[in-house]
Amino acid sequence: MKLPKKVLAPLLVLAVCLTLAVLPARADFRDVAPSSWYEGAITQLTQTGALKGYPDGTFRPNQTISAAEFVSITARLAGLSEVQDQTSHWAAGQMQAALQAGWYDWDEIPPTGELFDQPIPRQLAVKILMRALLPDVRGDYHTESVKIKDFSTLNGRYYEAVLAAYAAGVVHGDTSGAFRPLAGLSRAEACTLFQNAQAVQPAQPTQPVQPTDPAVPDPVQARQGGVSQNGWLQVKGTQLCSETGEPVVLRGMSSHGLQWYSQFTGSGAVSSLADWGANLFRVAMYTGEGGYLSQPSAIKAKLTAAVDAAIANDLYVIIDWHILSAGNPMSHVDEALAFFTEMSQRYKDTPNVLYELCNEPNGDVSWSGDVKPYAQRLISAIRANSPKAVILVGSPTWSQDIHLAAADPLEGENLMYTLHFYAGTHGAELRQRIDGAMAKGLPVFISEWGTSRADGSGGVFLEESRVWLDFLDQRGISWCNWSLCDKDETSAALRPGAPQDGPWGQDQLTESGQFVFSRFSS
Ligand code: IDC
Repeated sequence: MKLPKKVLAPLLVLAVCLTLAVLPARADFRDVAPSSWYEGAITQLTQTGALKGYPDGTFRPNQTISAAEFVSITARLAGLSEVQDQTSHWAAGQMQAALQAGWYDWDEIPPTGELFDQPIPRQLAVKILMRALLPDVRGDYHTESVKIKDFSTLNGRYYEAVLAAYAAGVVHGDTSGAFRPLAGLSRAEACTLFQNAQAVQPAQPTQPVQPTDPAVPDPVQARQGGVSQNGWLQVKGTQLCSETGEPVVLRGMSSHGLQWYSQFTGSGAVSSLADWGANLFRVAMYTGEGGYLSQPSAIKAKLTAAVDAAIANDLYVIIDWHILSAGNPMSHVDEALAFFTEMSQRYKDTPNVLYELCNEPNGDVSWSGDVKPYAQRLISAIRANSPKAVILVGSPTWSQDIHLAAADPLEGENLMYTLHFYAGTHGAELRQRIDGAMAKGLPVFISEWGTSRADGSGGVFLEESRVWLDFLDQRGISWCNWSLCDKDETSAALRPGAPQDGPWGQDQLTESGQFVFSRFSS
C-alpha cells in the first residue's frame, strides 16, 4: 500500500520522535558539538521529549526557529493538549490550543497559518513562554527596564512579559545588553530560553509584599474583554461582574477635558486604546472651566461623538459629569438632571455606558448632606430610563471620602463608589481606606488616577503606581487613568504632537503612557 504524503509526513516525524526518545544521555545530533554553549540545553530538552531534530540526524542549532516550532515545544513543556485545528499544518492543533489558552493573540500568529513557518520575533517568543510556563512572575519596571539597552524599541504590549522574563533570569540580552525585540531566535537560543524557564521555581514569590499594605488577598480571577464578551455589567457584593455573573475588570483611559482635547476622543483614538488592551474609556465632560455649562450643545455633541466611538469599538464608556471648580454637585443639580435624563434615554439600550454622577466634590460639601441626596435624585432620573446601567458616585475631598459613603451608603442596585488617587500624592492611607470600605461591603471603582502628583504634574511616580496597580489587581478593582492627551504635563499619556487617531508606538507615548498602557491587560 502506498501512503499519501499527508499521512507519511507525520509518521516520519513520529518516527524521529520515537528515535529521539530512546537516545542516550547526550543528544547525538551530528551538528551539535559537545563543547558548544547550547549542548547542555539541547540534551536536556531532548531527553524530556520536548525537542525534535530533523530526520537527517541534524538539529540545525543556528537556524532561526519558526513560530510553529517555538509554540509546539512550549506546548509540550506546558503539557498543553492539541485541539481541533483549522489547517493541515503539522502544528495546527497545538497552535490552536495555544491561541485558545491566551498565550498569544490572533493578530500575532493568525490561525489561518500564514505566519506558522515564519521566524518568531523575540518579544513574542518571550510573551508565549512566560504566559505558558511562568504566568505569575512579574518584573519591576524600574529595576528591569534599565537592564535592557534598547528598551525604547520594545512594543508596550510586551512590557509585562519581557520585564518578568528579565526578573526571573529567563532572558539576559546579548553581550551588548540589547534585547532586539523584533529579531528572530536561533534554535539554540530558543533552547536556552526553555531551559532557563524550566529552571525557575514557579512557586517562588517574585515580588516582595509591600509592608504598607495589609495582608494581600488572593488575586481576584477576573476577566477583561469588551462589551460583546461581557454584556450588561452588574455589581455583585463589591465586585463588578459580567452579565452572566463572572468577575470583570475594566481598565482604560480617561480623556482630558472635552473643551480642550476632544481630538483624542475619536474612533481612531479609542480603537488604538483597545489595540493596547484597554476595555474602558472615560469621557471627561468638565462642567466649569469653559466646559458644558458655558457651551452646552457644542460640548454635548463632542461627548456623544466620543461615546459613540467607544461603542463602535466595543469598549465600555463612562459619561463623566466632571465637576471640579464647582465643588458642590448640588450647585448645578437641575442641569445635571436634565443632562443625565437625556443621556440615559439616548443610551438606554446600550450596555456599554456607565454614568459617573460627579467627578470630584470638594470644598465645603458633605456626603450625607449634599452628595448623597444629589446622587439619589440623579439615580432616580437615570433608572427611569435605564434600569440596570452601572452608576458611579463620587464623594467629598475630590472623591477620596469613601469611608463616609461606607458609613451611610445609597440604596439600590449596580451602584459603585469612585476613589481617585495620584501616585505622587496618595499612598497607603487611601489603600487602607479602600480595604476598610470594601470590608463594609462598598463596591469601589477607580474612575480616575494618575502617575503624577495630584496637580497632574511632577514625577512620574512609576514605582508608587506599580504598588497601586498591584493592589487593585489583587482586589479585582477597575480603573481609568488620567489622561489621554498630549498636553505637556507628566500625567498625559501621549507625547506632544502624537497623532490624534493613533496608532501610537512607544515613541509617541510618554513615560506615564508607556507604563499605563503596559498594564491594561495585567
Ligand atoms: C487637571 C488637568 C490640567 C488642567 C486642570 C484644571 O490635568 O491639565 O489644567 O485639571 O482643569 C483631578 C481632576 C482633573 C485634573 C487632575 C490633575 O479630576 O480634572 O486635571 N486631577 O490635576 N483630580 C485630581 C487630580
